[in-house]
Amino acid sequence: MKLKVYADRLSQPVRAVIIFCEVNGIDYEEIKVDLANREHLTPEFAPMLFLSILLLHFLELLIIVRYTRCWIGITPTYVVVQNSILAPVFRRPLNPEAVAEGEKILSAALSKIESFWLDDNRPFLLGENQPSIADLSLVCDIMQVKLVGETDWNRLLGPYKKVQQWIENTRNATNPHFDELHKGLANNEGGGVFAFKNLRNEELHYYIILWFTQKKSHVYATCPSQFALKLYADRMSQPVRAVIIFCKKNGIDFEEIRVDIAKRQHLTPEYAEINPMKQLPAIVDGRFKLFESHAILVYLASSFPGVADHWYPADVFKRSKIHSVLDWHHSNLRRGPTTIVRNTVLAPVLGRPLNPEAAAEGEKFLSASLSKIESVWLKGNGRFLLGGNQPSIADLSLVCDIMQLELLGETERNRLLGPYKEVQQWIDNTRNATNPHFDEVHKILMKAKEKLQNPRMKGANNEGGGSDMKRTLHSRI
Ligand SMILES: N[C@@H](CCC(=O)N[C@@H](CS)C(=O)NCC(=O)O)C(=O)O
Repeated sequence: MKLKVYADRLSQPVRAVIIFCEVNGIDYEEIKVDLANREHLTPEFAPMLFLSILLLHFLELLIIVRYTRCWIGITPTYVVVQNSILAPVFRRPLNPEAVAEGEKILSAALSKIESFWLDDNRPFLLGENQPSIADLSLVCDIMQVKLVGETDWNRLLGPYKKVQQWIENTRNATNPHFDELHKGLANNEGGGVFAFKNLRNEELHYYIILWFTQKKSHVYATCPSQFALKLYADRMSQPVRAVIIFCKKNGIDFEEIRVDIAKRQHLTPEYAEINPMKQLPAIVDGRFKLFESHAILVYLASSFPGVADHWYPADVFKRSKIHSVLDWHHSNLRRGPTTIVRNTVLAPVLGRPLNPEAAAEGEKFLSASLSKIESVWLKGNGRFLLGGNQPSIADLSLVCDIMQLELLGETERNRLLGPYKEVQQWIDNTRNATNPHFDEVHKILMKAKEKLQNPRMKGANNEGGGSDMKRTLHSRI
């Protein structure tokens, strides 16, 4: 069955969808629904209108979720906009204040696009050499300004050179379809824009700008700074460090919210609202809350722009291999460093008795895991677990765990890691691939190590010595 596209080319999202179909050779039947004749309001079309809203909403959501992550409040705004823009366009009186307001929102949106997505003169929003659906959708939106004529187009778009270049790039990448679909806009004739023929220029200006006021206000209102990713963190925690390094390395903007485990801040009812497991790390991205570092890394790698594919490859086989390593990690390696550290160096400063049996058990887990890592994942020529020359989220996660052994001091660390040359090389590779962030984020661990090597600290015992360290370290890292 052929895809049916219910369309009036007057509508910019309709044009985006049609250009997309044309460019990608998608066979479709265009069924004209004349907006000016209010055909979209007929009972026959009512279900279709709903469908088209959903389709457009989905498109918008994809763009917003994937490329801006700022999706709060869009659903109601979008539906309201879709239900309102077409009706008032031909009926409402001119309203210069609304036009002025619309122009403000338009320039705010354009300068956000320039400073956030096109900042380094990239050809398209994602920085690739080819457009995405986001480019097509947004550019078709902006093209609507053409309706108000060349003078206003130049006045409104003039200051935004990068935007202009990006429009050109998108046009070139999708021509001849782009020009074909926009034919009517510049000269107010042809295609679906015939409906505008009889409107005076200033009326058009008003309607277009009014449209921007409604439509773009969410782009404006949900700019990334307002909804930056929140990361609940204590850098003494190894999974927290993995997430922070990942964000920093991939240019993911985030707000680090300190939850001091030593002060038991992770046990408060407020934090339980964020992570009912009362552990770190956790993230909040808009309305979306997530705990468990592996899941967080997968989410970040999948939903933030600009994350290189090697971190969490699109290839389903490679992806599954990463999951396999990560699942293995939690029931094997993870029990090594944590158990050793907790029952040796950290025990006295935390007022707990040393527990050599538990530490020995931890050592068993550690060496069994390290030799598995060498014999299963590092046995080839690759520099990382998946065998390639670039790290994945699995490398980062496992290496950050092993780094906890730093707390034991040089001699002990060497005793435990010494036999595993390939593991040592892989730790170095992961560190080099993520520096300077790797070293910066591990600073806290090195400082704690120095304190632990201090004889006064070593002597801390159950009688309360080491209370200073309690502020830095905690029982369940
Ligand atoms: N599987 C979890 C482990 C989380 C975890 O154990 N976090 C520790 C810090 S490393 C924590 O919050 N400990 C405090 C506690 O359990 O009370 C993950 O990978 O996120």
